[in-house]
Amino acid sequence: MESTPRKKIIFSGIQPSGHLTLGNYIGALKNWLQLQYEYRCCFAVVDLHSLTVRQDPKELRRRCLEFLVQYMACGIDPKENLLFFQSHVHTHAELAWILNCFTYMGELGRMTQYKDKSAKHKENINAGLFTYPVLMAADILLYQTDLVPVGGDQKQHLELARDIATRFNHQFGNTFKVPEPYIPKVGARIMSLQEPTKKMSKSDENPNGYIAILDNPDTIMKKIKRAVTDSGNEIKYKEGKDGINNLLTIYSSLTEQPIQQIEEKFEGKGYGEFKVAVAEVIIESLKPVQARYQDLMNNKDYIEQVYTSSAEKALSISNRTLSKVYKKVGFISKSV
Ligand code: ATP
Ligand code: LTN
Repeated sequence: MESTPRKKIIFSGIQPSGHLTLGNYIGALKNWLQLQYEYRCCFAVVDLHSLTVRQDPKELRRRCLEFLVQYMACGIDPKENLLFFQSHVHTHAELAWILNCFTYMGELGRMTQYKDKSAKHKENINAGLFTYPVLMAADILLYQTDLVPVGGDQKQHLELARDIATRFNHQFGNTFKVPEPYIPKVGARIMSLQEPTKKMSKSDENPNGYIAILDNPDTIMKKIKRAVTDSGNEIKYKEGKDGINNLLTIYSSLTEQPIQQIEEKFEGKGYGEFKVAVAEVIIESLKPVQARYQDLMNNKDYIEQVYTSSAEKALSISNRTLSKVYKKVGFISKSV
């Protein structure tokens, strides 16, 4: 009998801060959906990561659950994939400590996300914010991950995870799989609707900057109508037209139509008409997600069952890597 080749492994995660946005959907979740049956996937709500910025405990607890349910509402199948909270699988924090000792201050100081976030939160530049990419490397390396589907902003962190894995393997012999990034060609960086030179961020203080996955149709229409564009009137993807480029990217990514085809469709039409069409595409794409979300939220027992059994399996898989690492660095094995 021919043996079927083992499926390759995916790990990805989103931190439960703010509201899941269209940027997260296009940059990350949409690819998770496409890859979920071809790979063995672990999709985590990376709650440990979110503590690098101050959180209200009550709100964080609510948001963690809402994020996991939104993964499922977007179409992630819990029968085929592991869906869990990072803090339920203690190996993540443990491997992160070990990897901290194999990562250099200089490497971490070069991370642009660290530079951006420490400039934004001057009152709270904590050590976790600095070592955050090491925890991310641990998340990935624990599962012997082949592929990491993320938006373009995470490329630098992925490269660091690869460097840490390679360094460790070099010193101790083959221990970690060196993971590859999987970044979408269109939509790797969806921009803020209010400041289209900056990425759309789910913890933006101005809600007009982002579309939340759970925004209702009226809100979506209003936010898109208010989106900052330029003083021209041509719907063309061009340098300097950041706002229009962003709307074209959103439209293209959600409809899977090439940008050129969209430009032709809207030739001679004004920004107003184009904006309404973009909003309609977003509303239609999110409608089924929002309906499933409401259904799932009425079934909390089922959700609990999903994240509990996923975490158990994730622990068992990740423990294999952690034990190997503990042995390699020279710790005495536990007798039980
Ligand atoms: P925050 O603003 O709270 O730091 P974020 O919106 O950047 O959050 P993350 O949790 O850092 O979200 O990212 C989750 C996933 O979504 C990552 O794979 C990231 O690359 C992707 N992503 C985030 N923002 C965008 C964006 N604007 N365009 C495309 N992908 C994005
Ligand atoms: N750093 C990521 C979130 C994240 C992640 C991961 C993504 C934490 N651990 C592991 C992929 C794989 C971010 O989006 N800010």
